[in-house]
Amino acid sequence: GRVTGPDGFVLLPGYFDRAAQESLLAGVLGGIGAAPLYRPSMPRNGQPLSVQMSNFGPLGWVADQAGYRYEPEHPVTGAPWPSMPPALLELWAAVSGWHQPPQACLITVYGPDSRLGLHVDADEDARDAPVVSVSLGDRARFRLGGPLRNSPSRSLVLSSGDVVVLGGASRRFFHGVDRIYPGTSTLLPAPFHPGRINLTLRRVR
Ligand code: MD5
Ligand code: FE
Repeated sequence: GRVTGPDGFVLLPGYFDRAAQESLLAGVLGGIGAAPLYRPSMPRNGQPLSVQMSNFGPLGWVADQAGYRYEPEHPVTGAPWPSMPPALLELWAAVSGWHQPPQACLITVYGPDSRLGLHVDADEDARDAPVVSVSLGDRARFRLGGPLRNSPSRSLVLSSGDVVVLGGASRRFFHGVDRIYPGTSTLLPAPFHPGRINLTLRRVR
C-alpha cells in the first residue's frame, strides 16, 4: 500500500515485514553498542529531551547547550559514528528518488512516555532532499502540520515496519510525535519495550 498525503508526504505502511524489522533492529542494536545512546538537551534552556539518540553514517545530528548541528563524531565518546547498515542504504535508494546516498541516520529511542513537540527539521543545508523515516516497535501518534506553526494539522498512527518519505514541501512542515501507544508491538527487547525506535535518513549538505 501507499498513502499519499499533502505536498510530497508518502506513507508506505508495513514496508518492512517482521523478519526485515528484526534484521534492521539487530543492526541498530549493534550500532548503539558502538555509539551509545545519549540524551540530547535543548540549546536554549538545557532541558533534556524525553528521547535518547545516536546516529549512523558520516554525519550525526547532535543537540546540546551550544545548539543543534551535524557532527562527524559522537558527542560523548568522540568516535566516528558507525557506518550505515546496508539495508538502510537500500531503502533510501528504493524510495527517496535522490541520486546521492544519505549522509546521516538519526536513531531516536522513545520510552512509553516520550514525546516530540511540534518542530521543523531545518538543520540540513540540503533543503531539497527528502527525509526517509522508519518506525520500529510500539505505535506512535504522529502529527503532521503545514508550513506554519499554526497551520492545520492531522494525526496518523505509525506502526512498526512503516516507512514515511517526506519530500517536496512536506520536508519543511511542522511535525511531532504526540504519544506512544505502549505495548502495541512485540518487536523491541528490554530495555526498549515498551517504546519505539525511529530511524531518519537524511542528506545534510
Ligand atoms: C519520528 N522524527 O517519527 C519522526 C520521524 C525527528 C522526527 O521528527 O526529527 O527525528 S521524521 C518525520 C519528518 C521529517 C521531516 C518532515 C516531516 C516529518 N513532516 O513534514 O511531517 O520519530
Ligand atoms: Fe523531525
